[in-house]
Amino acid sequence: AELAELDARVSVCRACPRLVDWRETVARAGRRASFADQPYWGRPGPSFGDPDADALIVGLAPAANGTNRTGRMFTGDASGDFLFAALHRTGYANQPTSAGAGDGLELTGIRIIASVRCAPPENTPTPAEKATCATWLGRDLDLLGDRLRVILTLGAIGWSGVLNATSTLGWDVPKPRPKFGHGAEATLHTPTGHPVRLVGCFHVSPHNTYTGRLTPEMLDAALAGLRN
Ligand code: DU
Ligand code: SF4
Repeated sequence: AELAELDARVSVCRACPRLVDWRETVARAGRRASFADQPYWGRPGPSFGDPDADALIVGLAPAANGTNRTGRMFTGDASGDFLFAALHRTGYANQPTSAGAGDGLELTGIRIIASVRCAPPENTPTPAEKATCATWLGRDLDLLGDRLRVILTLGAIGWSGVLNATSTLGWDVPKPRPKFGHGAEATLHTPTGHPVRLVGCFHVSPHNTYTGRLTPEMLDAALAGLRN
């Protein structure tokens, strides 16, 4: 119930003028021709998955014609096709595809969230936008409290987003700041001393998956490793 309330508050956030303009402009006018007959979400992307999960996947931001269209994280683009297939192979998802609301997809033991919740032009949020939205990530982490056990970040922006949010919350973050990489790991501690593993994984974007930089096997191993 608290999570639903938080998501409801995020869903009307207008704190970043450039991103509000982009998410709404794409939703109104800039739709891709193949999606022209579809309604667009055009708002911040709510987290998706098991509300009781102790594992979180933190992505970059909604894609303009992906989540910003479908309203579900990683849904409606090639990145999501790659991710949900892996979540299904590793037992976190009840089906390998995510078509959107009403398709029956459920995640168990994991929840997906974006470090920046609104679609940015060129998939590139500004430092100010990242800092502003880290507040929402922080609220979510705060709600999870010591239930959270592990965070998998897809890409360097998610990794930094988690470090920014947790530093602001007064978590104990290793110094020097751990650097992102595929397979990078760090342990953060909440203010009560509870350990949370932070795990880095290359992002599931076509840029990485079509080139073989991130293979299905690599992603499966990263996801399976979250159970350790
Ligand atoms: O309607 P709801 O229980 O608040 O769930 C919202 C959304 O989250 C639903 O479309 C499925 C997904 N979900 C999930 O993936 N795993 C769960 O255990 C519960 C909900
Ligand atoms: Fe609000 Fe985050 Fe969207 Fe900025 S990116 S408008 S902080 S939800």
